[in-house]
Amino acid sequence: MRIDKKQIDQHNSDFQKVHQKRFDFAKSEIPNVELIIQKLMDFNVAIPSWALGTGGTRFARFSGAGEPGNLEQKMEDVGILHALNHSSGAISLHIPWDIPSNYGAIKNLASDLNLKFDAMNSNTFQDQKGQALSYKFGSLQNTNKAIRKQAIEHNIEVIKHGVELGSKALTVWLSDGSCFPGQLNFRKAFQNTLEGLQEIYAALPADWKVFVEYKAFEPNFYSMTVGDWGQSLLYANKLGPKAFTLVDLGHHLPNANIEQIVALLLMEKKLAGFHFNDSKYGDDDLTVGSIKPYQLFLIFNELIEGMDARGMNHATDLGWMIDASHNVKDPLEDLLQSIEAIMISYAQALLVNRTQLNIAQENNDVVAAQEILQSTFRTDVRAIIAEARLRAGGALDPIAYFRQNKIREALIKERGTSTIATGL
Ligand SMILES: [Mn+2]
Repeated sequence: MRIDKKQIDQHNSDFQKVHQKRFDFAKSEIPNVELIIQKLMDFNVAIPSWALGTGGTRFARFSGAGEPGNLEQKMEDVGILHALNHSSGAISLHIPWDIPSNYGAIKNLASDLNLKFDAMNSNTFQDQKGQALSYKFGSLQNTNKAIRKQAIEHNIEVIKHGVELGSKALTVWLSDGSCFPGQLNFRKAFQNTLEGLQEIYAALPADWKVFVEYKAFEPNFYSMTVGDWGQSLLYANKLGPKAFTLVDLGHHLPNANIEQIVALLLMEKKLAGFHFNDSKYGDDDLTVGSIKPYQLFLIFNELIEGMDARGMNHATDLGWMIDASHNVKDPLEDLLQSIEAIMISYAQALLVNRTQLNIAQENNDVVAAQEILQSTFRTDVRAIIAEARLRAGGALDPIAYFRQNKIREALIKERGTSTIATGL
């Protein structure tokens, strides 16, 4: 299904009066509003193909209805999000869940929906039907050379699919590690993994990047072979200039200072980009900004500081993606909330008075530094984000639109109640 532009215009005219009042107030409070609106309009966050269906835990999965059952429908769902907020103009595919049967048709659909193909994701964390060798004891780290070779070849196949679609990056997340002390020789596991990544790196086209994603825990209990940003950075540095470290907010141990990690990776020119979510203790779990919006703001504060220091383009020089699962919410509503949280943090980070913050830092004025950050964080920028959305052609209130126009009901009518997205 597609969003009707006339219906968006109707929605916007219904909300216009209230919005105008809020926007006029925000404009009077906030300097450089026009500049911020332009940056917000340029900023897009990719949606992963696996976030469009209801996820689950290791205990159970409670399906939603009207979920996408194939790649085309997943793309249509991202098209709905993008039509509503004009900030979700890319989809990130996962192989083998999203192997296109016809590249040309998929590319046409993407251009129809105004979507780009973000980083491609490989999968060596589970065995596929008919797969010759098992990843039970890891993929690139495996003690068995034939298993390592199978994992390398899979990643090279993922690159080939991505080349056909016009993607420019491969994200490698490895579940490799060990469940018990003594199970693994850490040094050999690292070396095997590095050699595998080197072969994958060698298969990258000239204008491609590889993102090495780390995770501190799960599914392995005792050790993870790419367990933190230090290990990922070791791989990325050894691989070369096309390799970068990917930060997934949910992949840290509790209390990790993610904003500091971001600042240093950016300084070293090794930050690939982000997988956004919010995390209580597990992985890929919660809506962005749902528990720790201040942390998200602090991360964006470091991102803007570090990107501006290097003259980088906020919209295009890093990879921005959501990586969350939705156990009890409608995935599309959840993704609209996540995008909104990201835009709020981005806008607030743009508002930080860096000259004053620098002076406070140089003078060791801890109180002033905190006041600058917190008063910015407490500024309500929602009307500015709505204005950017309005000017781009989106809906003033995407979730209200989604509910009032009964988008999920229409999807259920079209797809039925028991479709399950591939990979879930
Ligand atoms: Mn991730």
